[in-house]
Amino acid sequence: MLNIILFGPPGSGKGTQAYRLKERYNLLHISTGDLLREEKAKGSPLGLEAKKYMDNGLLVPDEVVIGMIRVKLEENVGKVAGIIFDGFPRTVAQAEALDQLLEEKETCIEQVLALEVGEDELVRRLLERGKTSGRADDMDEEKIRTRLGEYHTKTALVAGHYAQTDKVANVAGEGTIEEITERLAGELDRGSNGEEE
Ligand code: B4P
Repeated sequence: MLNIILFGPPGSGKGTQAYRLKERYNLLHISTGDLLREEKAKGSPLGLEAKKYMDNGLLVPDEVVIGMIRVKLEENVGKVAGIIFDGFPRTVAQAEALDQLLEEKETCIEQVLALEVGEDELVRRLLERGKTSGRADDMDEEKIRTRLGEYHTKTALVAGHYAQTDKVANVAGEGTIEEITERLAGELDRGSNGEEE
């Protein structure tokens, strides 16, 4: 399986690029942000719990997110060519849980693609999206700054977790959406070497 993590701060283009890579490589796209927003929209107990964190720019507790991923892997491993993880893992505990869940399924992460974008550009993009997205966490610069703070204190460490495995590629995340897709695809084509898992 070609299992990839698309990594980067909020607004770095993970969701945007994951959609394009999923189409190109025929992958299953798993976005924890989308899954949590679906639960919120349904008003499920999980969604109501998640809302308290998401609307304030904070990370949802690990056990909630890991539980969702476990269900998705149970449903899909063995049935798809690979998975692109978007917005997961966001903490070292999530990364360790993902490694273990994949190992139980006799597969692993092939590559971690880390998008790099300057902080001013991140804030600009998210405020721009906030004009139309209806997302409470995109509309207020203070909440965006909180999300960036969560990224720096908790999520940035995830790159270190994978750095030991030599699987992380840093990719410049500024430019047109098409240019960035080509950079990411270049890394994937170089890294996968057609190896089967
Ligand atoms: P996410 O849904 O993952 O949201 P995000 O970090 O804002 O990134 P997203 O993928 O949506 O946006 P993108 O950068 O593509 O998470 C939302 C919240 O859910 C989190 O704050 C947290 O509370 C919770 N959550 C999710 N996963 C979690 C986990 N694992 N653990 C705990 N909590 C979790 O795009 C941003 C904007 O930039 C878009 O408008 C896009 O059009 C634009 N853009 C993209 N590329 C561009 C480019 N090249 N040039 C100009 N604009 C561009």
